[in-house]
Amino acid sequence: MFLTPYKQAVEELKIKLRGIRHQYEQSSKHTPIEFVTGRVKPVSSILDKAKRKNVPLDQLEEGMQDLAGLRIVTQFVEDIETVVNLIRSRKDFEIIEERDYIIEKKPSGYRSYHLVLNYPVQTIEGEKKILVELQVRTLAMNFWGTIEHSLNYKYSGEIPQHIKMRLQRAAEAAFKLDEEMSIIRDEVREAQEIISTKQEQGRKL
Ligand code: 0O2
Repeated sequence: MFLTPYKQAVEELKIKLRGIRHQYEQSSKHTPIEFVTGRVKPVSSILDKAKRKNVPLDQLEEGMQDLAGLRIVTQFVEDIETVVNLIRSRKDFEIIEERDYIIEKKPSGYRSYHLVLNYPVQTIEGEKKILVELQVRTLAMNFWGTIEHSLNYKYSGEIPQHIKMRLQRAAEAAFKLDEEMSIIRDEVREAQEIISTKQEQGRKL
């Protein structure tokens, strides 16, 4: 099955990216990573997208950059830059493209930072480099994106106008929430550090 190396890449990258979170947890620093998820695109979605984007089925591996998808979710917008810089400094893959849908949101209202990685997977036939899409977004961006994605699925991409309008308003509210949280970021971070120090002390008792 041609998706096998993609499954392996997703599993490996989930462990590696969650490792960054664990390392921050061991330090007293605020962790820029709230959680990490990953998936291999389901075959039905691959076929739908191939049709939608006119990608020939024998060119899926080059023509579809998100067969393997990872997502890093952060608390604050500022954490996104920290995460992206960490990703840029790694030596275990190459970044071949970056798309900033935060500075320039999509017409739908979608915001997220996308990176396309060229990730080497070790297979029994030797090394195989595959494309992986990494999305970095805040909790608020993720909430909006997940809801909009479900509605798009429900309405096969043709969301009724009145719901689209509500989604635009919700996107503005999510943007405002990110802004408000950024303003009280230092307060929140201090509170989180106090909580994690207490938990650490509790573990030692
Ligand atoms: P799924 O089900 O998440 O796998 P495009 O040309 O914009 O259609 P492209 O060129 O594949 O898409 O690249 P892009 O836009 O950088 O990344 C595609 C993925 O980003 C999507 O995958 C979604 O996960 C997410 N995304 C992009 N735009 C939107 C949007 O408007 N709303 C939501 N909810 N997610 C979006 P898939 O294959 O569409 O779907």
